[in-house]
Order: sequence, then C-alpha cells, then structure tokens
Amino acid sequence: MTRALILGGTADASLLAAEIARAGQDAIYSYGGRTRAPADQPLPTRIGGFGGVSGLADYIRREAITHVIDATHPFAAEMSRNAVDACAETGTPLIALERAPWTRAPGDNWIEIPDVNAAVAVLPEAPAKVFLAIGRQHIAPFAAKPQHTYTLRFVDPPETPLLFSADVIVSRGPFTLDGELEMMRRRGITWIVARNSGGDGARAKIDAARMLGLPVIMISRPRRPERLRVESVAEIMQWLGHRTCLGA
Ligand code: 3Y8
Ligand code: NAP
Repeated sequence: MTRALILGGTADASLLAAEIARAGQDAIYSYGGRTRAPADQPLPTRIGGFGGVSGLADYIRREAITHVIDATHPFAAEMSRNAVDACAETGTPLIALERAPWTRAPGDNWIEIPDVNAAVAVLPEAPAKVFLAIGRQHIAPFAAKPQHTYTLRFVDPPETPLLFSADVIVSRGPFTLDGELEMMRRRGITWIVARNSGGDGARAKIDAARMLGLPVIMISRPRRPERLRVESVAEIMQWLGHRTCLGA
C-alpha cells in the first residue's frame, strides 16, 4: 500500500498535493515551519523539522512511509541532502520535483554569482535603490553597504529590528508582472537581487527588470545531491503508479 511523504513548501508542492488528493492517494504534506500561516493543503499536514537525518528516518519508519517526494525549493539544500541520506538508510524510494532554473532571455542584464555574500560586492559604492527579493534569512551581509535605500520582501512581518534601515513589503506571492512593474517604478528601483528559484511564482520580478532595463544580481542555486529528479506533477503521479491523461 503506497503512503507518500511530500516535503513541500513551494507552489509546485501545492499543485502536487492537489493532484494526489484528487487521486485519493494516501499522503502526508510537510512544511518546515518557516512561516506563521502556511497555505492549507488538501492532505494531512505536519509542520516543523524532523530532527536531522535520523529524525526523518525515524519518521519514515514510524509513519510507514513507502515513497518520499522532495518538492522543496531549489535553495532548500539541507532538506534535500537529509532526504537522500534518510531514504538510503531506510531503503525508501525518493524522487525530487524540481523546476528548471530561469535562463537569460534577450534583454536580460544579469550578473550571476555563486552565493548571497558575493552579491554585496557587486553593488555599487554610490547610493542606489536596491530591491532584495531573497526573503529574510540571508539579508545580514547587506549591512556592509548601508548607503543604499533597500526594499525587502518577506512572507511575514519582521519580528526583530533589521540590521540596517530598509522598507519591508510583506507578501507571500505569487507575484504579477503589473504588480512588480508598479512597485519598481514607484520606488525608483535601480538594482534587484534575486535567487534563481525558477518556477512561475516569483518570475514576474525578472520579467519586470528586463522591461525596465534594470540589472539583476542573480544568485545561482546551491549544489544539490544526485537523486531522481523530474519537473512535472504528471511524472510524479506516474512514478507513484497513477496513469495520468496524456500531456497532463
Ligand atoms: C514556508 C509556504 C504558493 C507558495 C508561494 C514558489 C513561489 C512565492 C519564490 C520574492 C521571492 C523567497 C521566499 C519565495 C518563493 C513562492 C511560494 C516561493 C521567495 C512560501 C511558504 C514558505 C516559504 C518559506 C520562505 C523562506 C524564504 C522563501 C520568501 C507558505 C510562501 C524569498 C525565496 O520568513 C522566512 O523565514 C521565509 C523563509 C524560506 C527564503 C528566505 O530565506 O527568507 N520562502 N515560502 C515553507 C515551509 O515552512 O516549509 O507559507 O504557504 C512558499 C513560496 N515561496 O503556494 O504559491 O516558487 O514556490 N519564498 C527565494 O526565491 O529567494 C520570494 O519575494 O520575489
Ligand atoms: P533548508 O535550509 O534546506 O532546511 C533546513 C531544515 O529545515 C531542514 O534540515 C529541516 O529540519 C527543516 N525543513 C526544511 N524544509 C522542511 C519541510 N518541508 N518539512 C519539514 N522540515 C523541513 O530549508 P529552507 O531553505 O529553510 O526552506 C524551508 C522551507 O521553505 C522548505 O519547505 C522550502 O520548500 C520552503 N521554501 C524555501 C525557499 C528558500 O528560498 N529556501 C523558498 C521557498 C520555499 P530538520 O533537519 O530538523 O529535519
């Protein structure tokens, strides 16, 4: 009897959960507990870490999980590593639902960098208006260049004072092109810092930057462990043994 664990937290994971619920497949949806009010899912849901590799392995055994689907974000590298190790330890089949990275289109002005710390060095010395679309966990390095006017975007309001003065937009996405264009024009944004998340939920800012001719400091994805990886919900359903209508 199949019982799947979805490591979720992304728009794609929500789409998968809806398909799995429609198919009547026994599954549990898991959030890391990063946001105060994560979106409801049509499946039994757990929230919070497992307690490392051993905690996840114990969970898999205790809950008699037969399949694990890593549908976390491309930057959730630790969760993905833990899933590979825990599934190897318990002999549980694992697959990743991972969307392709965004690629440059004609007109894009990207400066690609390996990690967020390199982003600060790319910013100019002269004061600029910078949109940091990288959430809250990795903004500390920007305190090194307080001369800029920063706009941050968080899912939840900040609980602690920021390390530098900045204007915070509280919004969980997905975002629209018109909304991003209006925000960037109104704030006179001249630089954007983004992670190469891929997917549609946060792509609008990249398209808006191109239309406005703005430079994007694009943080490349961290290396992820090798594991079976697909890009569509239909392929996950087939992996679980469900026939899906062709071209789904
Ligand atoms: C808790 C689940 C949906 C979900 C929306 C997608 C789309 C918006 C792209 C910008 C970039 C950012 C951030 C972002 C994206 C979607 C999707 C995606 C980027 C939720 C969610 C959880 C999280 C965690 C949160 C992180 C933060 C990152 C904001 C839910 C809304 C910036 C990543 O406050 C915090 O601590 C937030 C932490 C990890 C990265 C960071 O370091 O701050 N996501 N995002 C998941 C959990 O607890 O397991 O609350 O409902 C999911 C979404 N995030 O259904 O449409 O591509 O999936 N999320 C980045 O790309 O850099 C926003 O603002 O343009
Ligand atoms: P991470 O750094 O890879 O993981 C850190 C720890 O958080 C993991 O070791 C695990 O704790 C716990 N964790 C992460 N995802 C979990 C999940 N879905 N269910 C249960 N525990 C989870 O993860 P992250 O980058 O902070 O991302 C956290 C969540 O936000 C994930 O669900 C991810 O899909 C979502 N998200 C992240 C980003 C991003 O930019 N990173 C963007 C959008 C959405 P234990 O070791 O204790 O098990």
